[in-house]
Amino acid sequence: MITILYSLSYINILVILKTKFWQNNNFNQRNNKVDTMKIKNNLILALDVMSESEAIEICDSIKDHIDTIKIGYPLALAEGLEIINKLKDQFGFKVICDFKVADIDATNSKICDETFKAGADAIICHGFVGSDSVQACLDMADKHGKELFLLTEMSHPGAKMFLQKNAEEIAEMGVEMGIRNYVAPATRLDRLSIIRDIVGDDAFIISPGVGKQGGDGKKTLEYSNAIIVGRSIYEADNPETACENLIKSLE
Ligand code: 2OM
Repeated sequence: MITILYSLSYINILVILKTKFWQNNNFNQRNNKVDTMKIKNNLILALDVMSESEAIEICDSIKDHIDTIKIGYPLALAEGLEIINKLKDQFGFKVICDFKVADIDATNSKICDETFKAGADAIICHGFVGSDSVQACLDMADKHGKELFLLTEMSHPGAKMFLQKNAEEIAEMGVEMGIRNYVAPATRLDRLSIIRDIVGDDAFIISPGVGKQGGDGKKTLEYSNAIIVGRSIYEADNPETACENLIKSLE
């Protein structure tokens, strides 16, 4: 009995913490569901730079325009997972970790656990590995009160070789599993539109491929909730101006 009461109060604390967290981070919640994930200017910075100093310099220049950044293997391998909390503490960003988790369920759990413990607000996993592997990521996200993004189809040309053939089924799997957040390509709007139709208007889609990969930001936002942009901002002579111009082009 005491164990059951103890478990119930633990679950309650987790639910309260999760609700508070997303409210504090401008994520609106109703009936315990994330309705709209608010991302400033619908723009996520892909921070694929190779050092902490470069990361801080870029973040400092764009901090008035962007509140959500994506950290992937380049920066995490160069600087360690500590970089997540360093940037969150200094700039108050929300951080999506793009670790494209794609292993067996047991290993996926460990990868997600460590990433959330390091401060990530969300993690991206691959869908082609199947529902058991994705469920492990979803369970760990729930345990930490954090979010999971399911990658359906990638944005690069090579995605047409294997991934595109299964992207619709991956998206359908996500819907069946109750996943609300997806990654889908800005480089192929016909594909993005199909994925939007599958996941529905309530789902939250973020799209990489704008700028250097050829995608158009404004057109992408007709289907997507936010765009992910890296090199067009952090490789620009003036990242802040690049950021401002990009935001203007989205109007
Ligand atoms: O950067 C685009 C960013 O999005 C990089 O961090 C890529 O690794 C990432 N990305 C894709 N396509 C995908 C998945 C993946 P830039 O580009 O399909 O603007 O410099 O091209 C992702 O976001 O999950």
